[in-house]
Amino acid sequence: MVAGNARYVRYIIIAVFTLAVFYFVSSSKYDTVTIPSGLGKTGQPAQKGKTDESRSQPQQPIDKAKGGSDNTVTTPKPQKGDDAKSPLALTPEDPNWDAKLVSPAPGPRMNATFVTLARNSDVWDIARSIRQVEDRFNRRYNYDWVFLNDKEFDDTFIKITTSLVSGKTHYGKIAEEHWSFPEWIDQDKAKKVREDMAERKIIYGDSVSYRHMCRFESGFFFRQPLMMNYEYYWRVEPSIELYCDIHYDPFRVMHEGGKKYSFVLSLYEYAETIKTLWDSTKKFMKNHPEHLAADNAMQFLSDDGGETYNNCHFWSNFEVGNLNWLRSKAYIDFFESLDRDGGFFYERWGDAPVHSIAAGLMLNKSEIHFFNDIAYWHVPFTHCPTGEKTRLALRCHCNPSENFDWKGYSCTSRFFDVTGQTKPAGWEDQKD
Ligand SMILES: Nc1nc2c(ncn2[C@@H]2O[C@H](COP(=O)(O)OP(=O)(O)O)[C@@H](O)[C@H]2O)c(=O)[nH]1
Ligand SMILES: [Mg+2]
Repeated sequence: MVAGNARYVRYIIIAVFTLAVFYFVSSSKYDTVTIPSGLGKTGQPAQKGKTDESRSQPQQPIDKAKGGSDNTVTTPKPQKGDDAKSPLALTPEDPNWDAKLVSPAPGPRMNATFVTLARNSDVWDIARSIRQVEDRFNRRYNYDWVFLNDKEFDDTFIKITTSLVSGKTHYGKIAEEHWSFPEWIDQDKAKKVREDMAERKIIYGDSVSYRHMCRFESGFFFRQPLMMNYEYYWRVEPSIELYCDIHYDPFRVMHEGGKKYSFVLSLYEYAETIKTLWDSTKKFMKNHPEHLAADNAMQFLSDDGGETYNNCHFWSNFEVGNLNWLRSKAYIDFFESLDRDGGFFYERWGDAPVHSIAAGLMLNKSEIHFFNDIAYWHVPFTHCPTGEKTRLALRCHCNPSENFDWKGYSCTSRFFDVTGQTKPAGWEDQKD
């Protein structure tokens, strides 16, 4: 009897011990990346080579957790402890600075994606861009990449880009109504404008597709079904260069700093292409004063309090921005008002001045960010960070003498003045 009891006690002890071991193993946490729930990746890093099945028309929204009830999408709050363990470190002096660029990068992920509009023929040029973005940044973050095209993407494009992106890739064909003439456009008038611009040798002046592209980037990319579940985007074009390591997550800088729009290069627009854009903008401001931000950056856009446009704009081939802002009533009202006026076709309005005017008028100054650390080239301009210390710390390979920021044709100096920011040491040596 006593021997029998001892056996039962032994069984109980073994069972308790087994349960304790099981509990310990299942609840232990590795000190690596924590992907917030609700990003639709089932908590796993993106699987290499996985593409979205919904590449053919019509695009389907990616099955991700939906955001707020007012059609905005949010980045889930980081899980407890994430921020404390991995606070953003922006300079080598910050204690948490990621000097070794470990992979995968610690810290939370934002609800964000890269986005590229491209033709199948752009495949090798976008391959170059992707390789730079991955090597300098995304290999440690594995953010998704959305590719959009007015035609069906071919197998080569999908195969090459999927092999290069470390996150998940999605391919979407743009709906006809987002890449065509609206019915109120007078085709003959538009044609005459193209012929006239061709004669005057205005760049892209005779191109129909370029105009569709500019209208699409102004009013539709951010509401494509594949984009609807993301909160932030980073636009990448074919044949760009990134010259420095990116040690922190720019999406996180946007999120934690309350930023809605960002840039690396700014300049003056070719006035002949936007002759009546400011008249249309003034009409919009009169009709919708409620959309103007209290502390807006009008002084960046105008030297006479809004009477005329000085043609300053952020160069939109690079953008990191908030999609909820572009999907807001304010922005959509602005785009629709411009679209009705017809200047995408009767002139050759670019998406860069359109985005910039919107940001300058409808955002507070503090919501627009200049990324000095992201060194960038798109033909023919270079942004190379000012300050040798920064360039060495970020292992940059750009030639500082090619930095456009402080040259006479750049508007970046004006941006610093308007927003009351101190220009980086050494900026004066780089003036013309
Ligand atoms: N799918 C598609 N993409 C286009 C077309 N035209 C331009 N793009 C893309 O739109 C972006 C801007 O065009 P780009 O030729 O670089 O213009 P630029 O930077 O103003 O000289 C790039 O990402 C191009 O790949 C087009 O007709 N179809
Ligand atoms: Mg380009």
